Amino acid sequence: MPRRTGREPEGLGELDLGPGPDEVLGPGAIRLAGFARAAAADLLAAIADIADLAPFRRMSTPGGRMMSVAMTNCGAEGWVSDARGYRYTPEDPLSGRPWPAMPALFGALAARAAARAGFSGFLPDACLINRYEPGTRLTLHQDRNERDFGQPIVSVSLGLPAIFLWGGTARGDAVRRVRLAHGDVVAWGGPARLAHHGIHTLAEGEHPATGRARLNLTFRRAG
Ligand code: MD3
Ligand code: FE
Repeated sequence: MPRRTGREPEGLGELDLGPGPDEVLGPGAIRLAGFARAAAADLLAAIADIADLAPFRRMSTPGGRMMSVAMTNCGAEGWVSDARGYRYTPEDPLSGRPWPAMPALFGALAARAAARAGFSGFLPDACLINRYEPGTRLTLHQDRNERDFGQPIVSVSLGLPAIFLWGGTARGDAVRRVRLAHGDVVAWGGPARLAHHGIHTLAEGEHPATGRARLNLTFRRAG
């Protein structure tokens, strides 16, 4: 079924435009609109398999709050948050077992997207999977738990659209709003790597591929 991409002219209704143009959002931030749309069904099936082994769970912040977004991981390293802080671990703390392996499709898609965005040789060892339901959000933060900030982060958006909040490297910098829709991939590197960013409270909605949810994959080189 054709899906809304957010790029249709007003009033034309359901119209699938296919992948959009690559777009430089700012220094080091490149959006590949619709780049993952053809792979979306395979990505979602693989996410379901991962969640069977390592279920989505809401993590606690070091400050004692519960995050509204549910998370899991695949790959050699997985990002976790608890009372002790934020860090990468090779095992899922819920099971004590290694995180599920990163499917070959994931690593290949992330590497292809990174190369196209100008970051060649990206070999992710971690994939954080975030699940948003309407009403959930991710407050402004920086991603600083990775060893080498010279490595980019590649994000893949699936399902309901979201408003991505994109600030500067300094806390008080202005925040831009960028709409991320189903199949959009963004590579963040160089001067964009330490930008503050977050996801605005997800609006109510239903998506043909994911139902009442948005899923986001972030590919990282953690170690
Ligand atoms: C810009 N995830 O998992 S993806 C996260 O949609 C995270 O779930 C959001 O922020 C999500 O940490 C945003 C886009 C993104 C990811 C990492 C970045 C943008 C970034 C790191 C540096 C700069
Ligand atoms: Fe982040």
